[in-house]
Amino acid sequence: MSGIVLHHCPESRSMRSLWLLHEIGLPFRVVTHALSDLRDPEYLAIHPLGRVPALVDGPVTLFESGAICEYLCEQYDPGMLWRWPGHADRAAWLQWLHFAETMGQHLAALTQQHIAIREDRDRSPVVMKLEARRLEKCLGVIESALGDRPYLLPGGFTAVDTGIGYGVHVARHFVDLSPYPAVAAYHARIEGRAAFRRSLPQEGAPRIYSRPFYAIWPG
Ligand SMILES: N[C@@H](CCC(=O)N[C@@H](CS)C(=O)NCC(=O)O)C(=O)O
Repeated sequence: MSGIVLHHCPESRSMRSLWLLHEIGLPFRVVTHALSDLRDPEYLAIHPLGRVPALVDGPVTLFESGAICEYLCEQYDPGMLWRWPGHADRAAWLQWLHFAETMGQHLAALTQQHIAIREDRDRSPVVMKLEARRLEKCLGVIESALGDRPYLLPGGFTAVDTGIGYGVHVARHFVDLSPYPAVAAYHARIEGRAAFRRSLPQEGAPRIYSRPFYAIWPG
């Protein structure tokens, strides 16, 4: 049994790391947390901000999802997920690795506005609208990049599809994907991957997104 441990909250950004671990196919252990339990002192010793994901691999502890992606590829890529320095698609691979975090900022803001903030009087329709528009711009960029390709890079599925694919998967709770047919087809394609399906919340697990769609409040 490998020593890899992933700290995870279902449907959060740690789903990227979980999906990638399933794509790699190594043995690992998942510690599932509720979003409300992340400030426990024991967990703060692993992730100093009390967020997910965090990955522990023997003496290595990492707490940024992009860094976890790069680390897992460098250490354990079975051959097709990484684009290493010197590879023709290295620059594009890096760009999408980090673009996932640009999407992540908008998704986090929308999740905070629609879900984490409990009282309507505390929500901001301006922020909701602005962040939804900014997320749509990201989808437009992905739409152009995909063109007729099944995945982001010409050589097929790579680890960066776990970051962007997760972003698209969550984005559909806040924006309509139908103006982006290549993105919608990409989402359908990733939903067909066994490793993606294994990273979805287990039956009965707490979920962040309980509704299929969160319209800009108050409509
Ligand atoms: N840039 C970090 C962001 C981590 C992050 O903010 N994770 C969210 C879940 S998507 C979280 O743990 N939120 C709980 C909190 O802020 O209390 C990464 O990609 O790992």
